[in-house]
Amino acid sequence: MSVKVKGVVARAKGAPVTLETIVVPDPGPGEARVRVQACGVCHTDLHYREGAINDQFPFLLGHEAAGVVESVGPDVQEVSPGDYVILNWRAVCGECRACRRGRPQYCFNTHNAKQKMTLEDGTELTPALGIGAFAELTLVAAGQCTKVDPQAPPEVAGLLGCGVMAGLGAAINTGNVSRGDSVAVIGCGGVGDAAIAGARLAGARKIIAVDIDDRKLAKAKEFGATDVINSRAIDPVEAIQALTEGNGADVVIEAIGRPETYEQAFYARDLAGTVVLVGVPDPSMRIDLPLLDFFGRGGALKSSWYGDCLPSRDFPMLIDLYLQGRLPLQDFVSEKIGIGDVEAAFDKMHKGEVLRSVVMVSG
Ligand code: PAD
Ligand code: ZN
Repeated sequence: MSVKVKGVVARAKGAPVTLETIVVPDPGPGEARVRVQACGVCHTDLHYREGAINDQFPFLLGHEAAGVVESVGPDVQEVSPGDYVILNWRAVCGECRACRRGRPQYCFNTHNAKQKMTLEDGTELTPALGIGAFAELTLVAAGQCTKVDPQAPPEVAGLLGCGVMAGLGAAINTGNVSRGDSVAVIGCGGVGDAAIAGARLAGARKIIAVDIDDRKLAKAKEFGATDVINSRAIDPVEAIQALTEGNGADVVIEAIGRPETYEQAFYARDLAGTVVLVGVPDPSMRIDLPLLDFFGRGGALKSSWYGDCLPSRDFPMLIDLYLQGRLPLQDFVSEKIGIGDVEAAFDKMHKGEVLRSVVMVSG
């Protein structure tokens, strides 16, 4: 039987989100229904609300979540009711050309639930990143559920479902930060701070944090930044070069998604260095740089979707590191809020007051 629960919906471009009754179908073949316990508020949810991702309104927001599998459809092998899981937006297909070449982290055909969740009048909802977890129950593909150690509380575990994984992976997987590297991170929200934490975990010797907000820079230090630059006050490219013997950083991670900060990242890296774009630009944005500079500086310009993570490989491992005290996931949680407080959380995110507001949905 389908179930009616409350969910946070963005009905129209730029309009405040509303708490609506949504209808969640029984899981069909290959699907799982999950009782969401906690779901972080990510900047990508705000991008959806602002119509910057696509215009398939209404959206069911929320995608950084942990919870417990409530029921599964026929033929589901991956998980069973009662399993404690983090939801992921990379349920790999195993069959596409990336998967067949042994690169499932780039899977080009990831799975989502086939059935649609709807509003009470039958209007189909588009779940953010195929998840939609600002809701008491959500319907996903079974492969979107990754089992992890239940000792990690849901407000912490859920963060690996998107932004924190994106940042950690931008450093560790995409940027391939290695022991002894110098790293600069531009934009120190939840994603940028996770990149800083990832760079520390990987053994970077210098980690330079850049932001326009001193509160964010203070927090970045807690996650492992060795130096901080307020780019409102000083030129970040010159400052990063000055901190790296005039050379630039081996890896520069852009965690905002803007042309001007991408350009800073581009020029702040050392020759043969790597730029990783993990911030999400909007469709109107363009960059215009001399092609000779692309050529002449060598190295790699990469973008990082979800930190090039493989949930089944990375989530349980990172939860283990958290439980050993080596990855301070708890420090990303600025506040725990109710399901009716998402709009207020967007406002706080906008004002730079929080790293992550986490909606405690149930239990
Ligand atoms: P956030 O809004 O919490 O953090 C952004 C940070 O950038 C804030 O600390 C700002 O102060 C800072 N900032 C803004 N403008 C500037 C500037 N001009 N110069 C320096 N600093 C500035 O967002 P977030 O950390 O949740 O997300 C960051 C981006 O990452 C955002 O675009 C989001 O959509 C994206 C993201 N990408 C993935 C992925 O897979 N690629 C996953 C999750 C989120
Ligand atoms: Zn996200």
